Amino acid sequence: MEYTYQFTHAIVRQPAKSIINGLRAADLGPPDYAQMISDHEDYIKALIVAGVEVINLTALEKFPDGQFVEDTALCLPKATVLMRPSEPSRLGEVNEIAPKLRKLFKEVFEIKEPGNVEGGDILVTGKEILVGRSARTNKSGIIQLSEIVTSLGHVVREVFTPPEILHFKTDCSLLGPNEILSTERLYSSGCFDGYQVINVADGEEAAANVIRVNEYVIMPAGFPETKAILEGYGYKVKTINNTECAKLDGGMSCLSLRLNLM
Ligand code: CIR
Repeated sequence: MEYTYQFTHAIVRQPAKSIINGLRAADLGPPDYAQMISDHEDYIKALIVAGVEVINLTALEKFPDGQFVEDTALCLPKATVLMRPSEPSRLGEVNEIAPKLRKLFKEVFEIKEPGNVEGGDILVTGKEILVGRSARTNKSGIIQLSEIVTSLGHVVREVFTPPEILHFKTDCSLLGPNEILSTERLYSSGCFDGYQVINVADGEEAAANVIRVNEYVIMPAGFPETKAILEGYGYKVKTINNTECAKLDGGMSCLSLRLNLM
């Protein structure tokens, strides 16, 4: 199913200066805002090179983590599902992006209380939608999401996000309908049985969060072995500096919502 990596549009949001107050699991120092803006520009350019129209939303100072738009919605070809982030500081981000999504999609669904799902825990493959239960995504959220997407003809399989990582997709990405990039620790949990899996190089676990957009794989810079592995498989790779977003546990997928509006 091509919509899993073929996209016509991407929604991004400019980083807010309040990002210094963004959520993070470990204190790796404050992000450098100027560097983050420059990385964000490179990210947008890479998306354009990959062939999508980029919708760039304005920064939200009220929501420090607002640039991580992936967590606010799941965009399928014919419908979108508004997520319900579990962190109180992020809940309001959904209302900020919802009007834009309502203009783009005829069918809009919502995860409701007491459900929590964040887009970072969802991996859409060619045959199913994997949803990782995590500190951010709960049982009620997964049940609701499953009911919604089943009505749209998709199948949900619940998987577990390893406790040491933020989101399921922190450790994996889709490369093709049946091809997955993963860390060894996630791969060995068996959740990708039946898929063709490429593992990131040892010590390059932070390279597992990439995005496949049309003919390109957009990945964080600084992981030469994994880049070489992907190129060895014939993928066209583009790298983006991610040092600043990484301080906030953010990676390539969190920075956009990829849409197929054909
Ligand atoms: C957070 O903790 O929610 C943000 N600092 C990072 C969100 C990253 N999102 C993602 O991986 N989808």
